[in-house]
Amino acid sequence: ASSSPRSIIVIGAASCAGAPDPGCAEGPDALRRYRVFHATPLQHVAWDAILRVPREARDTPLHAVAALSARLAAEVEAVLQTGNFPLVVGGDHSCAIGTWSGVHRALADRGPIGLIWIDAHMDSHTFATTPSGQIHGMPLAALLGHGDAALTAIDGPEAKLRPEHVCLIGVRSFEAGEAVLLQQLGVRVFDMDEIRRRGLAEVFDEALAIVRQGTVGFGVSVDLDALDPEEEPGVGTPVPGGLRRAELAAALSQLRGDPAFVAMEIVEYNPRRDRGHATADAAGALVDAITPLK
Ligand code: HAR
Ligand code: MN
Ligand code: MN
Ligand code: MN
Repeated sequence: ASSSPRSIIVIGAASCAGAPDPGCAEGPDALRRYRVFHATPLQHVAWDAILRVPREARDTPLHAVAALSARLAAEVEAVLQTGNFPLVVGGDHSCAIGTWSGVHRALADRGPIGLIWIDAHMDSHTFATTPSGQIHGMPLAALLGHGDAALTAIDGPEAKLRPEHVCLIGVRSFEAGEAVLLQQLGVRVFDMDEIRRRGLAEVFDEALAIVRQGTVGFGVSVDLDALDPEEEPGVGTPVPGGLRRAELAAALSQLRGDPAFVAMEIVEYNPRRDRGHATADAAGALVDAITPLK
């Protein structure tokens, strides 16, 4: 089995329950329609489910995010159990709670997992510190074990990630409360200033060393707003001064064929703000960069 490449199984999380802007809920359907994950014949890509928030849960975001996360975790775990590679497509970034809880559950008896969080934001608020109340500003804190129990205990009370196995890349918009939490935990943050000073290639090597050290596998969560909105405008929360699509694709291409790379997530695609399907094509290019898998 180890000689045949893993297939990429795409799971959509068509939810904007964690964000102010309804456009992100349309992301998975748009990306499936545009066929952006089928660019190379070498890519073995199949769409699985697109999960949706039931109408009656739409007025209670915390309940909606928790319920969707539980279903998503089960889907992700099932894909890993078949020996394949889950690609979760958001939706707003609150789906990360489900994605990485599922990866954690699948690998927990072997050991801890690592995660590279690529984002303009830190997503490390709790209800005590959030300026907006939006849950897509909280998923990384929840995965580290901080925040409302509805978000931290999707799959048992233990933290899904340890701070020393996590790092952030691309940060340029945050508030004090979340920065203090990450600093207290000792999570490494590679902000855009550092990336411009050192280059993404060097920073990415350091990030990879962090997520590999002492883990049994690692994943990458890509919030498309890490990219520069001049080039890729189709995101929920654009912030100037981001990464170029080509430099991120080049960095991710190092993961191609790495058996420790176990799952990926691409979130916050908003087709309503896209220029044609430029930003959708960026999502396709990032997946192209990591294939073929081993
Ligand atoms: N930090 C802000 C808040 O919590 C905005 C963060 C949410 N936006 C995102 N996350 N797209 O990556 O309200
Ligand atoms: Mn194929
Ligand atoms: Mn995010
Ligand atoms: Mn973001």
